Amino acid sequence: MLNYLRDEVAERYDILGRDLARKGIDIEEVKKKISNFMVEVPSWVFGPFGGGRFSSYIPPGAARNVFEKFDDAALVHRLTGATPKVSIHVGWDCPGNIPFEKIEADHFRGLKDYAENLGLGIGSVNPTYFLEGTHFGSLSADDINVRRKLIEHTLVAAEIASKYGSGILVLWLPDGSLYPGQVNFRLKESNLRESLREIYDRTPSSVKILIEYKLFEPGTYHTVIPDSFTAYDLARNLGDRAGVIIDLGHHAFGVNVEHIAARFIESGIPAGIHFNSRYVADDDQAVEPNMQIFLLFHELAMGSVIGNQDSRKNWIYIIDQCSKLENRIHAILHTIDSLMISYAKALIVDEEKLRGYQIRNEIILANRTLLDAFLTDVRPIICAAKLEKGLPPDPVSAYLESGYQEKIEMERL
Ligand code: AFD
Ligand code: MN
Ligand code: MN
Repeated sequence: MLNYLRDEVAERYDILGRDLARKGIDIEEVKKKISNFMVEVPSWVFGPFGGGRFSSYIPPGAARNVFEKFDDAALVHRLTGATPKVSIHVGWDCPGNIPFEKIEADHFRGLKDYAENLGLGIGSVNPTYFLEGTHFGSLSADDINVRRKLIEHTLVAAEIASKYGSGILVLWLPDGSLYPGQVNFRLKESNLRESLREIYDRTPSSVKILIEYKLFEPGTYHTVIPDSFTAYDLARNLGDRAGVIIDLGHHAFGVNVEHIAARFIESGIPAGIHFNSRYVADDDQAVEPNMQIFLLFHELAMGSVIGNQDSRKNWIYIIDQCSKLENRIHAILHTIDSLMISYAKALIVDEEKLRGYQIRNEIILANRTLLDAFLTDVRPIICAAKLEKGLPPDPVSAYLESGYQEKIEMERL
């Protein structure tokens, strides 16, 4: 996406800088923020998950174990300078062949050391609620034994997060139902509330718990946490250490996700984003620099929950993608580019002019002011930020030239 600019980058950067200065925006400040932008990559994007319903196809070169996933993540970080942390799924990523019930926090010590040797760290930790025995629910199951087992599993995940990760737990539940009458909505919710209460009360005080919501899948008729309101309500009832993850793929079409983000910013609740994009349902496809992502970044930037000097105010940013057919490393690099581009566009909105139009109820003029930023080609800023750090301007081209794909396809048969 960026390579063609390589020779002209300085010239284009100067022209854009002069344009932005007229709006009172310092291009150097924008570049600095882009340079500091960091996002977690998910371990699962590098592995076999995502074969899909229609075949067991796995893109060639997929990582065969958690260490290979971290090797790939290290390469992504070398090419982008933006992904020092890897989000892990406890059930998928436990080193060794340990049965699910026997997984302990200390099994992850070696992974932390391995990551550190690669210049990486473990980021957010996901307990895995969907592997076995949870066809009829996990934390909301009527079967107390299922709930107990997963509460204990979540506490192990919390210990991993506090000892070896960044102190963030992300909970996604596969709980729901397929037909009206199958379950009692209120019983499911009270089961869930009880499980969460126990988890919250027994997790170290340094650990934050972020809850995902999802409108569909695997529940087709209902899911126990279907929307942002439910997740917010559950989190608020737990306490200050609980919040919400907005996963972009988990809404009905047309939902105003940037408004949800704005509401969470206003409420002050801890929050984060799972970045991905979808064309149908929860595809977990790569992010494109589209209008939705731009508008989302605009809310995050205006709300100072990204790039804030006081890091406690910043939200957690994680990529959650793993689509089945594409080359996953291309896809993740593409996402990181798209996020940087969208963030840079959000940083060059003429806020003063926008506010002026809002006050005067100039509807179209306000909209055009926002669009002016969206339509600006900010790639010279991204390019300049990368060149300054000694990074390739186009990470996908650099990946193609690196020979890494050929190497993993040979080694990982
Ligand atoms: C699934 C869920 C959810 C979750 C992810 C990792 O839809 O997005 O974050 O698995 O647990 O894709
Ligand atoms: Mn997610
Ligand atoms: Mn999802």
